[in-house]
Amino acid sequence: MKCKKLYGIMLGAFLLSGHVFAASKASVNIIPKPNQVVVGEGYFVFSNGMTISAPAGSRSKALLVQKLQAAAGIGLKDVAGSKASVELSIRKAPELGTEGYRLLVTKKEIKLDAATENGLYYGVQSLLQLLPPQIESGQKVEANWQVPCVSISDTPRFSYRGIMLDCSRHFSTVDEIKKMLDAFALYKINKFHWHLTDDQGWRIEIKRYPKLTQIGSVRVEEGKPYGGFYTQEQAKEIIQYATDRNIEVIPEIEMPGHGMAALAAYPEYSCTGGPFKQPRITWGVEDDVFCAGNDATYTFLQNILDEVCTLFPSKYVHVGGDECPKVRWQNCPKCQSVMKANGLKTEMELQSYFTKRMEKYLESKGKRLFGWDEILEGGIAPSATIMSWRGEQGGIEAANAGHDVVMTPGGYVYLDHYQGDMLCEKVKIGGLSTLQNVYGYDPIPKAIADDKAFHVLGLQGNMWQEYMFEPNQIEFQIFPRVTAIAEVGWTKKENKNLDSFIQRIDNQQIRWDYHSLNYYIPMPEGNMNYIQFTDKVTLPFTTNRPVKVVYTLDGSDPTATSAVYSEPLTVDRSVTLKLRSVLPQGTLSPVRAIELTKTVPYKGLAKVDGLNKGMKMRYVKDGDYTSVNQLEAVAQWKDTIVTSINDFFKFKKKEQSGGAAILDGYIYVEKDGDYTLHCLADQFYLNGKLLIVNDKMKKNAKSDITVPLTAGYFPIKIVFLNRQYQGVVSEWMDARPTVRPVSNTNRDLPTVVYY
Ligand code: TNX
Repeated sequence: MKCKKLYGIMLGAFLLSGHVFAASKASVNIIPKPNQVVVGEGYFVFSNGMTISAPAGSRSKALLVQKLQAAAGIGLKDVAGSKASVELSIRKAPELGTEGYRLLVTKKEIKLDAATENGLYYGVQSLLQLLPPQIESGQKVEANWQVPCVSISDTPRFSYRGIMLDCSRHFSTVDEIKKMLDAFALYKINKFHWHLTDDQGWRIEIKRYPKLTQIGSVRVEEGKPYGGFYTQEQAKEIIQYATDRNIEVIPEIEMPGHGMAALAAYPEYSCTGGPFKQPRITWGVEDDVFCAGNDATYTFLQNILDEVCTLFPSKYVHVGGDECPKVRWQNCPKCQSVMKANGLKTEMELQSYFTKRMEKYLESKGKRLFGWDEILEGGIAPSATIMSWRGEQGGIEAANAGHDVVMTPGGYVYLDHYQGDMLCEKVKIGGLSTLQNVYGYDPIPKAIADDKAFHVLGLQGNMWQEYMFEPNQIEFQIFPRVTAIAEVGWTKKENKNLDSFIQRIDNQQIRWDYHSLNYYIPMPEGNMNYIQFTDKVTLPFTTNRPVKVVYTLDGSDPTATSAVYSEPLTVDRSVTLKLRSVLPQGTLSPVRAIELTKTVPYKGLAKVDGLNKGMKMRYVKDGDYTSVNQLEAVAQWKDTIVTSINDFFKFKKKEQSGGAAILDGYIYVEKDGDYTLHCLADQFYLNGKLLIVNDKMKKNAKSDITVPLTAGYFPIKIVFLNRQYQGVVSEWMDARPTVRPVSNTNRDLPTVVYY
């Protein structure tokens, strides 16, 4: 009580001294925005030899001291008690909860109070964000090592503010994870959901079942082995590292679906008994799942959970539960007899039965079960906590039924989605979730009753890593969106403000440079990456938040001093236009290159007699063709007529690669003009000219091209290889050609083809 009073007196003196109404206030760039901030006048200036006091062994103090020493070369001396220039104290302060803090900065001293060490840690993170961004430097740099006078009292809106990393699909090293944890901690992220197993890789050492990592952690893709796993010692190292940063590590062991990596090692726990060649090398969902009718499967999984429960101190263990196809269970005598014996009417109910057994087991170990929202189907396990990913509905239902939920709806917080126009980023799974979109998310949908809202523990950004072919793409996807997740999770709804948030990002970006993070910078958006034009073309560009754009027309990569884009660019010759965004501190975005070619319009035929709807298709069903040249070796083609390229797949099993097709036909355009052509086949020809090439990845319209066409019919040819590349199969791509006026952005615009 006494302490609270002392703080009250301090704050009163701070307010009375006229700080509050000062004309020029320093800007406070803290993310997530603290819930109560009063900015005063003047600064506290750090200098060598100042004193610091803190509870014994405080890691918050250690962090502050280390940062000041490294970046500023300023050493703080330890003293005991309240005479210190910087005083960190743990006090009885129930109103601050387990994570809140109070920070008072005057010209003379800094006082930081919290009820817990975790609260102090967040106070120090806020204090570090009040310092110049150079404080994140690992080496001594010049800066004004001062903090604006401020009074902050801050507690989070939600107790769960998480990020999930999918280390199964693509592996991150221990150091890469630590680097990300360091950066998450800046933003008071407090949960790391570690997706450790999936169809494509088993990543955690289980001593009782060594084949899980010997076999389950390696897949051979395009002839090369890909893999990695964490030993239990390494997992401990990560857990400790996270704990030191107020981050709880929640492990996920996927079941009963997404288990192919484990089944490749132990096929006896599947319905069919296998054998399976290796972990799955295609993204997507595997039909072979753990057999839910075999007691030995339960024992196997429980033995695994046993080691997981011992290794991870977290109260929660995530057992997945998403996307579990039921076809094997439908045809499995064991599964069917368990259903019969337990009066389960559907396979959904069998999944529910499975989950409830796991829940009981985890309970016996003192743990609670987390699951994706599919575990609601067929009846939810009584004490389960739900992660709502297929939109918000699962979360709404679960909360209204009295279950705790964490909101992770795909449309808002999927970190594998694009952050802007897909033509300006490396290939992704798809989807769009801008920074602004993430920021606008409210984890408590209206459909959750007021008296049930407390069941929403918070939110989580999910970093699914199928398309993270290069490790630094993971950071690119997470930053800056993690800051929006952090602010949604921490800052009360009424204190959020998008404009202020966007402004505060500038300061954070400088910090990320010191952390060597590869973060997303808004790109110059607009236009295709391939453009053919007649006389001249005028190209407007935009960015999805205010940022300077520079460009060159001589083929060189733009630098910070290249020409600045200020109005639409007009080009009248064949060139490569290269554009880049530049942040205020000079950091440059990746380069966007646009190939501009001057040409005469492609002439349409006024009339072609006897046309029917569809295309002529020459095809081979089998043969492994990875490049178009290999088709020269095809001895015998078959001929047929199809309505769509997708008809090719009538000859194949689901997701089976092999074979190729060459299609001939016509498309029709009504009026002269500029048109965008789109086709996700390997090659697309118009009037005999090769206009689109999708070698490597056939995805996301990267090769769409704008061309001038005169009205009429155009012969087209499409070359299509049914191949797999980096986990992506051709079958998933809708390879139908489309032609659309340049102003129309709908690349799925139906286009009729004729033969
Ligand atoms: C669905 S979200 C999945 C993941 C994929 C993700 C890709 C969830 C519980 N399951 O297996 O990686 O989509 O966005």
